[in-house]
Amino acid sequence: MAGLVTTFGAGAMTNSIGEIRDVDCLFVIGSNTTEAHPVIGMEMKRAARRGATLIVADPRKIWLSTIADRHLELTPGTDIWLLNAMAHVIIAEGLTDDAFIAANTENFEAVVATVAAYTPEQAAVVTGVSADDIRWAARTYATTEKAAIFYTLGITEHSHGTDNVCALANLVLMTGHLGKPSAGLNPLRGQNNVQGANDAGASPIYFPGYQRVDDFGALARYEASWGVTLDPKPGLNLNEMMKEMGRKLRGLFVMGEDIVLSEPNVGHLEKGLNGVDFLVIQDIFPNETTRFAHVVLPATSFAEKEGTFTNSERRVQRVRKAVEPPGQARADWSILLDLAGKAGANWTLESPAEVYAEMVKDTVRFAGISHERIDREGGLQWPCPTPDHPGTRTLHEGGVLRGKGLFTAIEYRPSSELPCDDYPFVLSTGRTLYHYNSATQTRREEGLDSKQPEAFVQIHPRDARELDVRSGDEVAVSTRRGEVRLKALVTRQVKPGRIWMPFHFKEARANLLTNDVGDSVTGTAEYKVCAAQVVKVGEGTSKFPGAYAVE
Ligand SMILES: Nc1nc2c(c(=O)[nH]1)N[C@H]1C(S)=C(S)[C@@H](COP(=O)(O)OP(=O)(O)OC[C@H]3O[C@@H](n4cnc5c(=O)[nH]c(N)nc54)[C@H](O)[C@@H]3O)O[C@H]1N2
Ligand SMILES: Nc1nc2c(c(=O)[nH]1)N[C@H]1C(S)=C(S)[C@@H](COP(=O)(O)OP(=O)(O)OC[C@H]3O[C@@H](n4cnc5c(=O)[nH]c(N)nc54)[C@H](O)[C@@H]3O)O[C@H]1N2
Ligand SMILES: [Mo]
Repeated sequence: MAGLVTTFGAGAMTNSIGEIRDVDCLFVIGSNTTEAHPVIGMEMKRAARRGATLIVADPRKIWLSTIADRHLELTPGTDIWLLNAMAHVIIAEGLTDDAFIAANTENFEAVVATVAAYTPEQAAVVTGVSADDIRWAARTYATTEKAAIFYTLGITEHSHGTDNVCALANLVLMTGHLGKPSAGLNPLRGQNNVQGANDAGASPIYFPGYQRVDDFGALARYEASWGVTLDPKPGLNLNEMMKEMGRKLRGLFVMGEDIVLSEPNVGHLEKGLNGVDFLVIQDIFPNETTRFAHVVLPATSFAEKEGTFTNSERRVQRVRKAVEPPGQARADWSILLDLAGKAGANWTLESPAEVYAEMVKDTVRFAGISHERIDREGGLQWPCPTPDHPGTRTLHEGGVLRGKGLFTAIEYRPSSELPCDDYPFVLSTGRTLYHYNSATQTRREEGLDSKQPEAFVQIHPRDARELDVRSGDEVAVSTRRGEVRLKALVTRQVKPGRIWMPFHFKEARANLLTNDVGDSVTGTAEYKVCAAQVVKVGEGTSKFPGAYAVE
């Protein structure tokens, strides 16, 4: 989001899901789309089967790479080399959209100067992707009219995640693939309402609608509207909060997150949690973090409440109550309202529709959206500034929202922890089709749990031979931060020297291992690269349930 706000002026998918089927060149980078976004993955497969060119840039084999025209199997963390070399080729071969650059962008010269040194031949050495593949990908992307980029965590969960997004934005701007149907730069959002949470200002730096808290115009507007004095200093981001746990941070309110499973370097985090004076958890289930809580407030699930969810394509949709909540569970908003009341605020909101109206009233981009309108017309895509505005399918159509699209010169910085003699493997982590994040929900569901009841770590056959490990054997995976024991799955899905595991399992927490270094701008953790060691600790049976691989 930070990268997109800086370069384009809006932190969201530029285009819409319905446009994917008409894309002629799909560049999917760092996104395991068929497992993590199956509906969008289906649209991509539909486009590929119609004849669109599919380019996948991912260190692992994934289902999409098996149907891709080419799979750029790059070394983890080397995306800047790949993307700058693609920019190098596009500029050197005169494939830029000069009219678009002149009319809609600024700072192009800085990128021209920087990428000059990123030759495809040198990039091949660093990334492991051949110079021929880099040239082909650059030419295909630049010369296809309807060319769209899709990315997720393989791009963002790095200490240089914001750099990666800016390097992608450079490619989009120099080829003019922006503000047109079936093109653009499209981050696929993770949770059903993470877009809505960001839009609403659930962030240490923004009011609703990405208005910065240190922008004095916005600050004055909200002080007048809310009738309170506000602090113009941005708050701590998630990464900084976790590091201050039990130190500067003495009390904590955690709502809808299982931080003891999902935050990096959790061994360290647990020590901090033991030191806080007061921890409140508001959740729909007990989870790993509730073990540390002083108070647990039971909330209702999506099926038990009214409200809106904003999906990845900026579409605000209604969610409606289908079943009554159990026991003492109450809607999140209503618990928060009571807490505000106890803290001395006098909020008079009486329904989710009123909460929504309050949220949009000082936010031009959403001001035309209301529950009543969605009930009548169906979901609406922002920007939607007035009640008679139809909503916006494609962003930046009449010009870049920022005014001028900003080119940023990006230099490669290696991942913060690289393999060494003691920790010779690159460990990467992520998700699988069957489980959802901390798996507090999916592991309670018998169908899903029976599909994948236990953790595993993927290892290449060559490494497995050296370690004397077969599929099903128990191994200990360790990093500078911790150790977990789990079953090995020997597969060519990963390349030699690399191992991969899901973070869903509390019995083998990937996040005891991961590095809590944060992106320099956003603090997003480097979940995708750290240095690890593997040793065999026990014999197993060759077949075990739930382990699967794409080869
Ligand atoms: N079934 C299921 N679906 C989910 C979730 C879930 O837990 N389960 N979680 C949801 C959430 S919150 C999110 S954020 C999304 C995430 O969706 P994704 O980002 O697609 O999920 P990840 O498994 O983290 O995988 C990212 C991909 O990046 C690749 N990758 C790793 N390192 C690099 C690198 O250095 N460069 C490049 N180019 N690629 C790299 C990995 O091999 C992987 O294929 O999924 C959402 N959907
Ligand atoms: N190693 C590693 N770690 C990762 C990642 C990775 O790729 N690798 N990915 C990261 C990413 S992208 C994400 S998004 C995080 C996700 O991590 P989390 O946000 O911690 O995980 P979730 O399972 O999405 O949700 C957490 C809690 O929300 C509760 N919940 C569900 N619905 C509601 C509701 O309506 N109200 C309330 N109050 N609670 C509810 C669930 O019961 C659960 O306990 O993990 C991050 N951690
Ligand atoms: Mo996520």
